[in-house]
Amino acid sequence: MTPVTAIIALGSNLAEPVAQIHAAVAAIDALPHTRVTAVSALYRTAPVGYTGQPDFINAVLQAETALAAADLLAALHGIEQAAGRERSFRNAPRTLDLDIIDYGGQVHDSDTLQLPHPRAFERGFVMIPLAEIAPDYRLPGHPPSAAAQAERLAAEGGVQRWQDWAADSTVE
Ligand code: PH2
Ligand code: MG
Ligand code: MG
Repeated sequence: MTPVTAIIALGSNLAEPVAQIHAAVAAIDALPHTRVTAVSALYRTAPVGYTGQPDFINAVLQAETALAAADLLAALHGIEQAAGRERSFRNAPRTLDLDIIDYGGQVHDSDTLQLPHPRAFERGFVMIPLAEIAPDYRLPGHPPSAAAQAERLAAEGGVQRWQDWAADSTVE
């Protein structure tokens, strides 16, 4: 299969989230027929949806993959499982969440996979890191560039580069 460009969002708010995200990037790069080509900085983000849980660490990566979308999804679920992901309730805290945001610009809607990710465009914790690695990227069905949408969402707050947050909170 000809490789396609995939955008994958990574999130964790349990069990050393920073280490979880770093390990997940390496695990995705190690998948068969898959190469990570860009990774955003890490962001510390306020929880969206169910708010009674710790802040998240989020990041976004771009990969070239010759895996079919269903096979990529299964492989990402395998990485989540290996990280001890438990599925208790919707938007529950998680050790690792790996979402396919875009797969070669394809539009797809089945019970198991929706492309592009139906909520990605409205989420600062996806669009702000995406704009960092691919400012001109356009999700299918959403004409504004990643950079334009990220700028709008940044105004809502709640998304901060992890390194900046860590620097701000240094106690002297
Ligand atoms: N993921 C969710 C729901 N809410 N909030 C933040 N900040 N980051 C996430 O990755 C996240 C969320 C569902 O997957
Ligand atoms: Mg998710
Ligand atoms: Mg998910």
